[in-house]
Amino acid sequence: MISSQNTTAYIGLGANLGNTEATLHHAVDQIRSLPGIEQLQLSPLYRTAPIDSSGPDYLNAVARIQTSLTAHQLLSALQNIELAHGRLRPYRNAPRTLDLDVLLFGTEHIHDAILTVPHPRMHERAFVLRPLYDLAPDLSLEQGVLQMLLQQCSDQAIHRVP
Ligand code: A4P
Ligand code: MG
Repeated sequence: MISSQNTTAYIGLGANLGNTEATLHHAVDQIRSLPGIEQLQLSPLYRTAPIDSSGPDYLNAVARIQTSLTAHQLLSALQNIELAHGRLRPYRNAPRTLDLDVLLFGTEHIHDAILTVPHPRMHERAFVLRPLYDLAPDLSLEQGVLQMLLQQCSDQAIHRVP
């Protein structure tokens, strides 16, 4: 079922294998062309050190969308895009060609076998908080305002791609 009302949602994008910049730009084009996505704004891209993960540095960004999809429909569409980029899942937090996470979906709280929203680890990760701050500096998470949360992870290496 596709609802007629639009929801503002935030998607986290990450990649640390292959041509990460080309992958992220291609993924953004694919998200933009999904049925039920009305608008998309992309944050700057950031080069980030892996957190709880291995392999090369990541390229990360956040996209804000307006969508008529449900959160579960959005996740399923994002997983299809991950698969189209050759995403394998050998183990949790393995290096990946493309990771697309639903960070926030309006004001919805979801916790089921498939989806947890807000994303349970986003508040402690500069690679999410910094690009999110670029898009929505006044946004607050349950854990606090973005600026304060960012200060708490100031030890995480993150550099804006020029
Ligand atoms: N799932 C539940 N909630 C969500 C959600 N809000 N968004 C389920 C997306 N998926 C969600 O995800 C495993 C399952 O989580 C999915 O089948 C879905 O039903 P996955 O993408 O297959 O596996 P993953 O990426 O290894 O797990 P996850 O939970 O996305 O990992 P994290 O915690 O997001 O960490 N360091 C840097 N610098 N940059 C990164 O981008 N990413 C990770 C991934 C670790 N370290 C990183 C980065
Ligand atoms: Mg993921």
